[in-house]
Amino acid sequence: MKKIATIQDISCIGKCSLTVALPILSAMGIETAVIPTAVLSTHTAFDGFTFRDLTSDIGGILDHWKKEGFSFDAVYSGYLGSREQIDLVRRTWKEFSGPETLHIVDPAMADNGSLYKGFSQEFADEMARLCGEADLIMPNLTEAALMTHSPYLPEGGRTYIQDMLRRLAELGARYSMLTGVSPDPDRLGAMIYDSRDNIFYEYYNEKLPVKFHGTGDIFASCMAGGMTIGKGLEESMAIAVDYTLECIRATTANPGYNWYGVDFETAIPYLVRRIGR
Ligand code: PXL
Repeated sequence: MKKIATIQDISCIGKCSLTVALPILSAMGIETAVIPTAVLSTHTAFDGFTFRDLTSDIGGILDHWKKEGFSFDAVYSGYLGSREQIDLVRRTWKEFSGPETLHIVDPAMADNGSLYKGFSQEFADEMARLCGEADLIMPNLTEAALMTHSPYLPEGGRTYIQDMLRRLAELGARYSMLTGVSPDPDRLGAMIYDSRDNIFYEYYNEKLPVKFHGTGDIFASCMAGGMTIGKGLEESMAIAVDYTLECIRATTANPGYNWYGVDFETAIPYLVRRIGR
């Protein structure tokens, strides 16, 4: 069985970060180890959330894992709770990787043109350095603009998306991916730039007139999972785009849906069927 270590927060309610990564990666047949970066009562779009930073617990977790001799096929990081955790992601890569281990970073820190509560441009610059050392990075357009000091133009079109990917590639990762991008008003998906071979890959599906919290984490978990089980870049991207859309469809079909996250649970059978193909 493939093994992944994922480093992100637990938002106790909110359908994001570890509460979506763990079920999605498990459904994809991957043994999933978790390094929780913080515990929040809810994600940060709610008012009054509690936040416990777990930075000081992580060193001990890694020390113990090292003694046990664990290693992973992929290390996938998401929402981090402090700047020091950026170095702890580097340490996880260094100590638990074999020659084929994928280092995947979702620099989860911003969306819709602004940083999430508690993050700063200095953090984004530090995250940009981490991204430069990864194999695959998966920012949204806001995160990409912050990390490359570029304008954020959500309706910038295909040439703007490609220019942004080239700027991301200058940070240093082999594969840069932009998530949640629209080449035109009716389609939504992702584009990847392979900086070594100078090739772009893109995949889009229907763009629904709704926007939900947590879809970036669902997409990133599915993409990281696809790569970990060996689906390759293009197929993993197509599965991640289609599954995320399926989650949004499942949500809007449920009249009692919650505002704070999508019904990814009822779309899990779709994901399992899809990867079995
Ligand atoms: O979905 C990204 C995310 C992850 N973790 C926490 C968040 C958010 C987005 O707001 O608040 C705690």
